[in-house]
Amino acid sequence: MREINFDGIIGPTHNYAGLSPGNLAATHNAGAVAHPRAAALQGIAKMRANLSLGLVQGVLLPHRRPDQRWLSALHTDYAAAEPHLKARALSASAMWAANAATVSPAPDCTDGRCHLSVANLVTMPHRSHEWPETLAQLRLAFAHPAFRVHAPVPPPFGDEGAANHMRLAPAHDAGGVEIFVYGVTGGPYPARQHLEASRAIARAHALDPARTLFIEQSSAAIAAGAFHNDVVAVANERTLFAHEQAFADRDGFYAQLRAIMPEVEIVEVPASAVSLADAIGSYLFNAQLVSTPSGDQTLIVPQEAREQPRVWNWLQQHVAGNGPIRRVEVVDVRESMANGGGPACLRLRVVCDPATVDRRFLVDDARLDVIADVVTRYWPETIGPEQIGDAAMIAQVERAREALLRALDLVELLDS
Ligand code: SUG
Repeated sequence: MREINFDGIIGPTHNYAGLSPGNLAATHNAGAVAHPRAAALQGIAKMRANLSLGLVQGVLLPHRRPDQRWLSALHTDYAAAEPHLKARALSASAMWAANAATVSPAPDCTDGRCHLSVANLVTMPHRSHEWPETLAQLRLAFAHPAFRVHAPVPPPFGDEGAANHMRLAPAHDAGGVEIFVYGVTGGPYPARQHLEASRAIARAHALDPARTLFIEQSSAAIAAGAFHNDVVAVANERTLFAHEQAFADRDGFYAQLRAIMPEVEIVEVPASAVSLADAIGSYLFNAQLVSTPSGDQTLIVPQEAREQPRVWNWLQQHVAGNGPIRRVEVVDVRESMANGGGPACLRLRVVCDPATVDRRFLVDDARLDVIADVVTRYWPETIGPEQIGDAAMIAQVERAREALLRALDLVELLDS
């Protein structure tokens, strides 16, 4: 069994429409000119960096955009739709694969299968229509009987997938503790993960209630722009890396966790060293915390974390000391970051035997070359706000996705 990171390939319609209130980067960059080709190549470079660390890498594919099916359910089409619907039909937000699904590896599930529940993403209109295509991809990639893929929890209970779910375990292939982090409405921004949705997923995944925790995210974190828990905390094997103000009842949470898993290592960054604002501005915690084949843990952070002196200092000191994070790798995912999506947002982790995954969803350097070639030839160089309604751009992005699915031999997804 290995941990596989499935990254969302950044789609040809990547643009900055400011569609996510509470996501400060996205609202701040509304109306800026986006660079879809450069964005996708940055994502590919990140995957290559993961491969060179000895990790297993997978991909999820860009969705059909604009989403004509969604528009037709709204009794319109792309040409006739109002500008706000056009933008919401065009978003490339499926790139943030951490929001695709919640995954419980087989050792945690009482039926011995790996469960995946596709996220309904109902809170943000531009993300609420992602799930049917995500479900189609997951059903294809994880068709082997080792997996069970579930349809989304019904609305109005909001579910944003693995971005609000952490797993701690002595090792990837051993039974662990699953932690569902939910928000409570009432602050300036919507709470996107609802407790009822998390409870439903825990039941669907046949988790052991004695090893499953439901933890409230702090309202201060949501108000400061942590629209998902993975902006203020990340877990890997026995390490929890979190900001001091990530959780509503930090002491109570840590006590519960230590009672179930005494060997847990909690690496907490105090607000006195890194404020919530600095943590969210730099995406320090939206990092991939991974175990490399040597057994050491590496933290893969965005460039923005190196550019924030207090954050970088904290990291340097931790690595120089005796802490569980032994190395820091820096990746450039600026185009995604400007929409509030860091290295951890771009990937969905699945612990399983790679041989049970449909091979077309796994990549090595040669397959990444194929993807990079299609991106270079077909992805628009820029998309500015005035192009959102541009018919030539729409024709180009539709051709681009088709070329990619053909190159990867995934034509079944063309009409999904
Ligand atoms: O849902 N941004 C995404 C970013 C998701 C980040 N994912 C995790 N934290 N796991 C969101 O807010 C912006 C798109 C726009 O405004 O056009 C956007 O959807």
